[in-house]
Amino acid sequence: MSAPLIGVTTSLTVDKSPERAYVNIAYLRAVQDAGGIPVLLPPHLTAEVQAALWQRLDGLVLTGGGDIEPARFGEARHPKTEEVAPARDELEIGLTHRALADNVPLFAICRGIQVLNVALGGTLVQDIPSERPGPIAHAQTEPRHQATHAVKVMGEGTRLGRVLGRLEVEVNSMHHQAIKRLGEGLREVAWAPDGIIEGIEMPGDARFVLGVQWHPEELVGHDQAARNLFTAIVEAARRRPR
Ligand SMILES: [Mn+2]
Repeated sequence: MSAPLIGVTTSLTVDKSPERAYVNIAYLRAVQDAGGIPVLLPPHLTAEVQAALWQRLDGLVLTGGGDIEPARFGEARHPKTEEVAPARDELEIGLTHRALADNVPLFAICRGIQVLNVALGGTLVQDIPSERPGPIAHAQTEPRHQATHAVKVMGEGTRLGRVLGRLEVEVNSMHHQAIKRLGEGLREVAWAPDGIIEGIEMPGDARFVLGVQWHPEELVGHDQAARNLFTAIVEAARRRPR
């Protein structure tokens, strides 16, 4: 079979001209190096184009970016909530539901794990430093490829543990929000030492639905566990029955 097509969502400019849809190249490299063909999925496609494009995709990667509109999870906006792009929320929450309905493998990164959670009715901590202050700087100032905190992974029958190949990883951290209440059908499977949720999945082997709060696309150059995540989504996409 030919290489699977992996949809990769894009960021959007907020209050800037000209309007742009864009994505960090690290995601595209990581998908390609794992054997997939990345296909950018910007908002503002017509419903027809979006549906036609979706028919051809074998897998979906939800990428990092700005914050989700808090009204999406029934909360007022926190002063620190920033870079809200409602069109992007709309697209990504819609794509999440499509992926779940069509059993398309889904890998959610950083903002993506939050989108997955909110799409299934979960809520978010809107600002970790003010709502869950602790010793760990989840918005690191170190370079993006540098790991700055540990993550512990649940060992018992988790996809994340299987894919990573270990139950303790060192990760980078570029988020100021986190999962608060878990969405329906999701299971938390990884945590930072301060208890912040760093990994979620849908239990069972049937569907590949996996999210991490860190940025493995920035770690693939030196971290086998990060490469394993991209290999896993691409292979799941390749095997998907059509
Ligand atoms: Mn973190």
